[in-house]
Amino acid sequence: MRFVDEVTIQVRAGSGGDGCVSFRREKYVPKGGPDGGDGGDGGSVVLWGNRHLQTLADLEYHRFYKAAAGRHGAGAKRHGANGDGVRVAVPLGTDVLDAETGAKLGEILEADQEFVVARGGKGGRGNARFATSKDQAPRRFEPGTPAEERKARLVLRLVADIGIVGLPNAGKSTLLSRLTRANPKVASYPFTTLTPNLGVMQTRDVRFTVADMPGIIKGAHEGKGLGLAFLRHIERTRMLVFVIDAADGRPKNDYTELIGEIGSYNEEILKRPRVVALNKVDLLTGRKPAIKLDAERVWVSGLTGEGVEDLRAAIDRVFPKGIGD
Ligand SMILES: Nc1nc2c(ncn2[C@@H]2O[C@H](COP(=O)(O)OP(=O)(O)OP(=O)(O)O)[C@@H](O)[C@H]2O)c(=O)[nH]1
Ligand SMILES: [Mg+2]
Repeated sequence: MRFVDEVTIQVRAGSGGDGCVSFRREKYVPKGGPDGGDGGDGGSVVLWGNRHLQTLADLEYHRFYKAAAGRHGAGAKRHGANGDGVRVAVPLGTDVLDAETGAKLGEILEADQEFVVARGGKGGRGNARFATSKDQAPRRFEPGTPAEERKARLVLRLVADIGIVGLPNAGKSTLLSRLTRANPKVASYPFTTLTPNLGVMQTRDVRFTVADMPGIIKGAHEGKGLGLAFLRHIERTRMLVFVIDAADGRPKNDYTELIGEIGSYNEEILKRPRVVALNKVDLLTGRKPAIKLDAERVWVSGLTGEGVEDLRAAIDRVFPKGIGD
């Protein structure tokens, strides 16, 4: 399915039903008491986290959600029916913003987590509720309260444990397909990956979700290449794998450029642990170049599979342990 990570929807909840003014009418009871029932509550529009979804694509074609109003109360103390709510499935990692102000309203991070994006109105009380010893025939009732309505901007930031970043063509997607069972598109030209790919990596005793990003080039923070907007999909990761083409003659430089671009997007991301995969080792003839880096590095070949188990072990070792695991 097409990857869509931003969409604006219109949501309207149902208003509450009005309370009823009514008096009992029965044979042989000339002056019946008040029996107006309460109005029903309006339905709400609720977003819920569906862990099988990875995109907001479904919502692109369905942008308006309306829940039903509560029914008015009726005589004989009949309670108006509550309005049916509407539930909208979204992928985990969906941020909910007010489209007008940009203010963040909430987020969906876990499976089955719910967020009420438009709350239904409350039903009003009918006159049966207002009878007192002084006023046995009240004409008082409450109207239902109005429903919320808004434009909500949904922005997906994937929930993944590990992000794979690198320059275009470095072999990121090839490595994702080695580390996980994902089967992303791989090709010998830059910007093959246009939207993130996800996979699940199994180590000896843990499963990690891994997100492979599009390529980053120098100047991406000024909009070059695909820009950096997609980097929001690594904001929720807990560690990064940098993939460097070790055979392109300038691996150290590639690494520095990447650090610079990611840092200009969000410094905080660089504080997370990282492993550097020096890829395409199969192309190196003779000795491996001496590359000094400030992080753990592993020589690998996504093509032949050499070093991939070492990379898996390094990831397992470096991945932050502790709260949340
Ligand atoms: N020789 C060799 N080629 C590799 C290796 N890993 C990947 N390649 C090749 O490099 C090219 C790019 O691989 P991808 O996995 O698509 O690279 P990517 O980093 O995902 O590229 P973008 O998505 O465009 O940023 C493909 O032709 C791969 O077959 C490797 O270890 N050795
Ligand atoms: Mg790719």
